[in-house]
Amino acid sequence: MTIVITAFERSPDGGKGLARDTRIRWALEEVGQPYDVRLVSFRAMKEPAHLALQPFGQIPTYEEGDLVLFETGAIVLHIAERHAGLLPGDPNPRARAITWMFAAVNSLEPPILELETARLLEANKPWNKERQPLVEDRVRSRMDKLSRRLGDANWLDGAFSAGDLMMVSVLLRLKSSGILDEYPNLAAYVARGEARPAYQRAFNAQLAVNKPPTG
Ligand SMILES: N[C@@H](CCC(=O)N[C@@H](CS)C(=O)NCC(=O)O)C(=O)O
Repeated sequence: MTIVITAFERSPDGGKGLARDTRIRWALEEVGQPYDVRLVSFRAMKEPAHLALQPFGQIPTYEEGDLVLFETGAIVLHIAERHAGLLPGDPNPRARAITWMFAAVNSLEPPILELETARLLEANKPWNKERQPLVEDRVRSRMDKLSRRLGDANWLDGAFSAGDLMMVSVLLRLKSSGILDEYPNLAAYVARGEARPAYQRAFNAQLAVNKPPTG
């Protein structure tokens, strides 16, 4: 059954891999599943046809036959549960990998998104100068602990898993702030994720959509 995901017709990051379809593409590449992409404009995302797939009018979505999913954590978990390669077979390591997926979207992504909002959308507000350092420190508070937990390991819990895929995807959004580089082991962890052939294929596929036409 053909898998169809949605992605931005024109991604705000110009194809730097930060739009969340990249993590779905990455998961599908890791497990060797082909997929099609339906590109949606900002306007179409807020129209009834897309809202029926994604109630908040966002991308990505995932369709497989009559199954429709939204929320990247749920989509990656679905892919990882149905295809070998992203979750350990033993119940306890498997549960821990899923725990890291939740940690990525529940404990790391919220402060990182708050920082993005402060930097990109609130930079000109008169109160931003005072607020942004507070938001940065909330990110650092989580990064300190994640860095300590990872230590000098390659991945968060043994072999690479969907937990790492989600965590690396979330941490990538910190690159431009400079905060990721304050944590050499986390910067190296993200680089290891980006170096995976499956990530490279996913990145290049989303970049191709956003490349300006030549000629
Ligand atoms: N929690 C959602 C977040 C989805 C999300 O924020 N998508 C962004 C693109 S990366 C989006 O569609 N933004 C446009 C909008 O919210 O109008 C998930 O993980 O799937």
